[in-house]
Amino acid sequence: MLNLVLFGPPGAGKGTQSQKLIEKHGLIHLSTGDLLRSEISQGTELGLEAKKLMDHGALVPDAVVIGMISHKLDANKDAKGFIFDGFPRTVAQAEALDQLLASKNAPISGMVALEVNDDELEQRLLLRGKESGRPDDANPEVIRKRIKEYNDKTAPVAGFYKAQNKFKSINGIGSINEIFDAISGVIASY
Ligand code: B4P
Repeated sequence: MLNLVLFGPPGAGKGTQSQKLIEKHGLIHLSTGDLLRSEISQGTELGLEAKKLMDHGALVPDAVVIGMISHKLDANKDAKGFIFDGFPRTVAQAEALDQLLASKNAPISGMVALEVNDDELEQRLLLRGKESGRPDDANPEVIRKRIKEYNDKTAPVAGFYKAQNKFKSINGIGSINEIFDAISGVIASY
């Protein structure tokens, strides 16, 4: 079973690369950002609470996203594997994910981190904001808050996987296909 964590700051290309990886490997894509946006568009209570935090660039509470992931793992028992995109985003989420996967005897194969500098991230997200109307991509101040949240709370998750010898970092700047080839090279080494 291939269980891949795609890691990187907001706008690093996790969602973009996930789409190509699920086509090639037939994996289930678990994006906590997409799951939260789906709750928002359905107007659920969870979505209404999450929207307040997301619109300001803050992370949603761990218990909420861990519950969503647990539910999706249970709903896809026969999957060939999973791509975790935007999850785990805190060390508490990483610990919870290890526990969930241990009970299924299907540990994380590895984490691939996409390295992109802050200026490039801001440009990509502002462009997506213009094209998609995503509220958290529209305002430079909110984008900077998301990058700060990443540096404060998410970056330490890399250490969690380094300690398990499961961490690989690649350059996230270049064409989408070049980056995909680099990720594919890492997967081939598992
Ligand atoms: P997410 O939906 O995970 O969004 P993201 O980090 O902004 O995007 P991603 O890195 O996937 O960007 P993409 O590939 O699309 O999170 C949104 C919010 O949800 C968070 O701020 C938080 O509030 C909440 N949340 C989600 N998960 C959570 C969790 N686990 N815990 C707590 N809160 C959580 O790429 C961005 C843009 O770059 C695209 O327009 C793309 O076209 C472009 N791009 C991609 N690759 C490129 C390349 N090689 N060159 C040029 N442009 C490129």
